[in-house]
Amino acid sequence: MRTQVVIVGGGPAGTLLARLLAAEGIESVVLELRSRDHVLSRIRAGVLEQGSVEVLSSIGLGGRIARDGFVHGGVNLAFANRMFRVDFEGLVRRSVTIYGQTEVQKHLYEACDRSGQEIHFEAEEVKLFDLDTTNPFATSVINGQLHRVEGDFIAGCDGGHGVSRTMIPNPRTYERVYPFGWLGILSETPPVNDELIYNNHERGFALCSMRNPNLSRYYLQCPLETTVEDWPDDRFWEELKRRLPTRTAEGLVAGASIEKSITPLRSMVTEPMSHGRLYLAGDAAHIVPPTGAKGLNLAISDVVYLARALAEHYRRGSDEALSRYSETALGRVWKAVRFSWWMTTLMHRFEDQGSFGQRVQEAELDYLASSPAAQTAMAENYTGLPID
Ligand code: RFL
Ligand code: PHB
Repeated sequence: MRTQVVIVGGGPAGTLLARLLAAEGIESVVLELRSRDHVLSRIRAGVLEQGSVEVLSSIGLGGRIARDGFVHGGVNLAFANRMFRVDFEGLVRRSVTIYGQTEVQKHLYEACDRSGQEIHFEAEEVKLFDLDTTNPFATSVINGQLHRVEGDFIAGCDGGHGVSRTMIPNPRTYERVYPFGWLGILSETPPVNDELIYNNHERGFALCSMRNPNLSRYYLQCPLETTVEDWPDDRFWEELKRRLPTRTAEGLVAGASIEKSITPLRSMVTEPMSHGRLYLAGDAAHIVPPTGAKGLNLAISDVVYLARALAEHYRRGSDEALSRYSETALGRVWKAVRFSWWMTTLMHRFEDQGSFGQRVQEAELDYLASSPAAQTAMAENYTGLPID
């Protein structure tokens, strides 16, 4: 097979990149390790920045998101049995949209189907070759047969455990591993609140989120050693109630969980994000803890930069933007890494923080509750810095 851009990974970064390139008349082939059903069964992100919605609208997905998504003009932060709201619309005239990553992924696959985009699912043992030449290629075992896909460029969009990252020689890796995870459940119950609530509590962080008026998503900070078997539904609901402000807890509707999973929290950045004709995008290059709701949004901004740079190569014969891709993407990435780290540090319970640490967190939350300046900084970052 021969194409212009070989895309490794058919998650949000890979499939959105394929759509953005197609809009510029650039051909690509996507190689995805898993089956389509498997990718669509993963419950992940739920918050789209305003800029992400604009990007998805530019490839024709705006109607669905406007119809089924929920625009939130703010979020709530709770601590010490108090709760306050950060009014994004009032402070920065921006909002976020609650819309499941699974739905975004489904729409992206459907858009690919309609346009005849080549996606090979269950593409195993992907290996990359000749990255520092103008004819890089990938090999993969598909349906038991070895295939070779040649391209002008390779986009590494294969997530946190992919092969692309390992092909960057002598990378600089920056990492922070948090000593806890998030235990998440999805339940067919009405959300406890019409907007998100991030809860700081002595027993650990809790998050109240949702997908639609009868589908709630809740998370609890949990020890790394815990397993989902340790957390029957009753235990989950009881613990969640204890971590919410009393009035909120009173309105919580419990029900059977339809999904339960544990995610360890970490921050990780690999630099540079390119080598020769290989360009990394999304989780393949960086991981953020989910507290700031940034992972999917960064995958989107990376591929916007990459698609633009590739378009400049094909349209104008200029490699200027490609040569600056890593630097451009990392500028935005590090600010989101900083914000996610800040929110994680502010909202979670750390074993070694003691009562002093808890009071310092509460003082910062008290300050945030009363300071429009502090709230504006949060609102600007949460709703998303510009993709320029
Ligand atoms: P993905 O989604 O991991 O997709 C990578 C794809 O590559 C495939 N793959 C390979 N393909 C070929 N060959 C190989 N060797 C391969 N190895 C892997 C994989 O099967 C997969 O299909 O990365 P991508 O596209 O960069 O997208 C990133 C986002 O998925 C991720 O950042 C977000 O889900 C993070 N995240 C959140 N982000 C937000 O913006 N807002 C949120 O509210 C939010 N909440 C979350 C989250 C992530 C979570 N978990 C489970 C990690 C909540 C959670 C709980
Ligand atoms: C979610 O709804 O899954 C969600 C929302 C906000 C976050 C992380 C996850 O910060």
